[in-house]
Amino acid sequence: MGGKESVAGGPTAITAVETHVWFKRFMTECPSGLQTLHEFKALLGLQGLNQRANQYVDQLFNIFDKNKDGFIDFLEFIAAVNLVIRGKMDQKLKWYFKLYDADGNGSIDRKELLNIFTAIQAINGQNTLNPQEFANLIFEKTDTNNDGELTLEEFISGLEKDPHLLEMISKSFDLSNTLALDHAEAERPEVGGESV
Ligand SMILES: [Ca+2]
Ligand SMILES: [Ca+2]
Ligand SMILES: [Ca+2]
Repeated sequence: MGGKESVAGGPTAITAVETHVWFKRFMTECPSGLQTLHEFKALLGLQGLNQRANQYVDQLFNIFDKNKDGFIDFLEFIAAVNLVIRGKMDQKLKWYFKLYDADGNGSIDRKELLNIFTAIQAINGQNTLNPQEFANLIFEKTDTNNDGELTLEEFISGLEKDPHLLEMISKSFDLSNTLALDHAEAERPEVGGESV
């Protein structure tokens, strides 16, 4: 009985305690163990969004639904939570790319980027940079061959070269607010045992 094992695995995986809290929350929201799109929105507190924001959340749901059965089960859910909260940057970038590439043709065009940023803004209510400016900035920095489309390679290498832009991207899509567990709820925070 190795109680330490985390469902999602990996060295940076969320802890067993956190997994347990998520499991409770997940099962409270969807006792059947299979989360529908509607329940997904309820769990994340993303209801009553405008159409564009809704499309974005639908897209999120589809990405999380790895086996494409129309439901998110707990394993799919915890894998997604794990990625959003603890994922390595290159994993996250691949995931952002998937999210931004709305038509799934393997490249991001300006319209897709604009749509997604408009949607994110509708969800987060941030106003630091308008979606148009943000999209322009990203194309300026990452569209190396200037063809108006971003390949996965351009997207990743461009952002890795530009920490500032990378930070903006991460912040623009900071689900960790939505997904963060209260320490109180997690009963006890992780104890590192290390001091500087
Ligand atoms: Ca599924
Ligand atoms: Ca595309
Ligand atoms: Ca390009």
